[in-house]
Amino acid sequence: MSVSRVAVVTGASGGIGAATVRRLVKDGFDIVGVARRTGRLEALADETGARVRPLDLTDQDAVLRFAAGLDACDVLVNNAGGAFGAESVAAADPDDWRRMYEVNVLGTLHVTQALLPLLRAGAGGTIVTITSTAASVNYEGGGGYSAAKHAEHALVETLRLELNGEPVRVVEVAPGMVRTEEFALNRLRGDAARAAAVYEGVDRPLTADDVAECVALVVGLPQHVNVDRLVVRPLAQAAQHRLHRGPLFRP
Ligand code: 8X3
Repeated sequence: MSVSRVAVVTGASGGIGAATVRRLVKDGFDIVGVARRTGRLEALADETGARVRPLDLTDQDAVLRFAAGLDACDVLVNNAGGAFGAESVAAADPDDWRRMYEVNVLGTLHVTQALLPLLRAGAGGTIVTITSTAASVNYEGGGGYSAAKHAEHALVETLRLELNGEPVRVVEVAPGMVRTEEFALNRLRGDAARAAAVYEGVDRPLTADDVAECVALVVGLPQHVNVDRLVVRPLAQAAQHRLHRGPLFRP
């Protein structure tokens, strides 16, 4: 009898996290989805059959308790994160920067540390961290987010070096423009018109499902194949500052 491999997905209540849960369920994983919002998690559990747990990743003790309740973890998808505020460095609120560091960097650190013993204990573990193209490129109004994502990238690169010699893959997926229901809205403090304008005229920004497909791809490769960093953008976005707005694909 084959036993399902266990995958923990953070930030599972929406966007890329929820899409990753749906996608990895199709590949036969026994999923544990975690996030703070219980209502959304329960709906995802009903829809997919995934196990779900409410969890605030910035609370290290809660993360350790969560990990202590797991018997196995073969794959960890560090997806939880986000951008809060789009002000210039001159005008930014330090509390926004603190929050971005807490959620994107320390949250990832907490859950990675807590689950490493299980990831090391199995036949071969995989840690996939969803960063951003902002982990390597800077842009106006993105200072705090970019700083946090650069730090998350540093965590990933360091961890890969430190785990060399062990059968645990350390993968980074760095998406560019992804249109989800919440990312731009959170960054722009709920201003729906400004959030919609981010994607205006862009023919097919990436979707959460596109990124989930990338996660399934890197996880599904043989265990000796480690994709260090997968940068994925919509075709319309040749670079951070090179975004085509207008029709792209023929009908
Ligand atoms: C989101 C991509 O371009 O808004 O991580 O930084 S971007």
